Order: sequence, then C-alpha cells, then structure tokens
Amino acid sequence: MDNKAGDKQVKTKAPNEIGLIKADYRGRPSTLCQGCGHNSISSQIVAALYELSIPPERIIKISGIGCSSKSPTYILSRSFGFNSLHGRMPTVTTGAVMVNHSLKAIGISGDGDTASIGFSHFKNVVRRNVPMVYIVENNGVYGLTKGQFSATADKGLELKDVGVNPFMPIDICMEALISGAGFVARSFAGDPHQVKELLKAAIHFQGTAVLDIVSPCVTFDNREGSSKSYRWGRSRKEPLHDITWVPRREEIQIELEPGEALDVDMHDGSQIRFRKLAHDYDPTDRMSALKLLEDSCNRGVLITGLVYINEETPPLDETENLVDLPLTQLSEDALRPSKETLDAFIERYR
Ligand SMILES: Cc1ncc(C[n+]2csc(CCOP(=O)(O)OP(=O)(O)O)c2C)c(N)n1
Ligand code: SF4
Ligand SMILES: [Mg+2]
Repeated sequence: MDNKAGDKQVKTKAPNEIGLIKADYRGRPSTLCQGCGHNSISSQIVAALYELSIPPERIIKISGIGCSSKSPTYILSRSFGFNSLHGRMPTVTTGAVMVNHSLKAIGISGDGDTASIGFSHFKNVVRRNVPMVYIVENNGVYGLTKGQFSATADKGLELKDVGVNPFMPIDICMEALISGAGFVARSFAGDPHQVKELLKAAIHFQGTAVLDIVSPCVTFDNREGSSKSYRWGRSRKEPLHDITWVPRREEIQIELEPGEALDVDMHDGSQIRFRKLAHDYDPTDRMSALKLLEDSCNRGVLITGLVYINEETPPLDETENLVDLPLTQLSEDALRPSKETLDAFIERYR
C-alpha cells in the first residue's frame, strides 16, 4: 500500500466525536447509474453527518418516488426511514416530526416528485415551516420513468425520444421564497464542498431548509445546452460566497479583512460564515434573493450558495406548542385529560 492510500484509509476510519467512523453513516451500495448526480449528494449527506457527529439514530430519512427518492437506501442504514408515495414526502415528514420532534428529518425528493405531483405538499410544508431539511435532487427529468420532461426542464430543450419542451420551468428556490421559506439554497452536485457546508447549515436550521441541488441525470438529461447537465453546471456556476458552517463551541480562526465576510448567527448558537466572492450579496434580504434568482435565470447562469436565510418564523412544533417530550413517549396518564379539564371543555359547548 502506498502512503497516499494509507492516509486515505486512516482518515476514513478515524472516529468522530461520538466514536463512529464514516462507514457507520453509509447505506447499501447504490443501484443508480454510475455518474448520477444523486450519488454525489448521498456521499455529502454521509460526510456532513459524520463530521457533525450526529448519531444516525437521531435522523429520520424520508422520500417520495423516483431515482432520487431511492437514495435514502444508500445512506444511513442505522437511521429511521420511510420511502413514501410519489410527491408525499413532505406530508409524511410532517406527520413523523410532529409525533417525534426529537428526530432530525432529512427529506429527499426529485424535481418531478416536488415540482409536479407533490407541488402543493412542498408549498405547504414550507408555509408551515416544518422542521426538516428538504433536498430536491433536480435533473429536469423523470429519471426513473425514462426521461420525460419534469416541471423544471428548460423551455425549448430537445431530448431524444421526448421531443422539445414547450413549457416555462418552475424555479424551486423562487417557489420556496414566495411560500415563506427561511432557508433557501441552490447548489450543484459537482461542487461537493459547497453541498456539504450547505447541508451542515441546513441541519442546524430550526424550520424548513430547502436545498435545490442541480443533480445531472447522465442517462437522460446530460446533453449540451441543458441547464441540468454537468457541462452547464461546471461552466456557468457562479458561487455567491464561500460558505462555512461554524459550530457553537468553535471560534472562527481565519483572520479576514473587515467587510470580507458576513457572519449570520443561528438560533442554536452556531454561525454561518459567508466569505464574499465577486458578488457583494446579503443573504438576509428577501427581495434581493428574488431579484438574484430572476437575474440569474435571465443571464443563463447557475447561481449557487445560500440564497436566503431568516430564522424569525417559528418552526411548526413551536407554533403548535408541542411539549418537549416526543408525543410517542408520553404516558397514558399524561395524555388523558383530567375530569376537570373535560368538564370545562364540555361546558363550552352547552
Ligand atoms: C401516483 C404516481 N404517479 C406516477 C408515478 C410514476 N413515476 C415514478 S417516478 C416518477 C417521476 C420521478 O421523477 P423525479 O422526482 O424527478 O425523480 P428522478 O427519477 O428524476 O430522480 C413518476 C412520474 C408513480 N410512481 N406514482
Ligand atoms: S436514470 Fe438518471 S436519475 Fe436515474 S439513476 Fe440513472 S442517471 Fe440517475
Ligand atoms: Mg428528476
């Protein structure tokens, strides 16, 4: 074994803060096509959770139907999971986290799953601010059913066997923003570092964190000219900032010139540091976020990074005034109202 290979092995087998190695966060071997963007995203979910030292048993992974929705099988074998119905990932997740809000929910969906059949479910989960990470693995096609155009496909795009798409695409980030989302990010499966840092920040966000990740389908939609191809992503990617999620207990070490970075505090005391690149962009300004998305669409570029963050809206468990203990763990005594409470309740309807 040469040194390089040896180093790699040591790194992968190094235990994290809770004594788990990376393999403890993996799932079954992927059966998706080789080179599929969804596989890269799965790897970054594994890496983010391992680096964050989150016990896999504290995670619930939920999906709908599609190649993207098969991904939870290939990560986090030790976590809870549910592969639900087409477009119903948000709905099933809402139920799961309401009965046990001590779990962190990671929802994985596709552009067909979210922007077509599950559109109203997506919009309403965002509107209610259900505490969850909502990942859309966006390839512009229904990969699993052999490459029909999805609602995010480019207008005028021509694909073999399906013809020319006559319809305007739906922009997932814009839809999330106008539905009131407090965390909206766009990334590219070909930029693993950015995907991983965004995931870390999303996991620490208290409400619905929407990540729209361009994830090329190498079998049906990787042709030149498609905004969901590797070539497009690599050549037209414009990162807004260099983003780093910083844990609560860690001081930010890197010395920067004043004005070079923007630090945003999260409710749990951690921070997101945005190191400015070419753009001087403020991700806390909602109107700028909408304008940015519109401009990037008109300019034909792939803007990536955290487009918007705002933690002011309470998450659904807070809005619903849920008790700290998960509903699944409440004893029968705690669940049964007292005679006085029942009498007072009945009195209201007399
Ligand atoms: C109710 C229902 N309608 C249609 C289908 C067929 N179907 C399965 S997957 C899919 C589209 C998946 O596309 P997407 O969410 O973009 O995932 P991808 O495969 O591209 O990752 C469709 C239409 C289904 N399974 N259930
Ligand atoms: S058909 Fe497309 S989306 Fe499905 S696994 Fe293959 S490359 Fe990925
Ligand atoms: Mg798709």
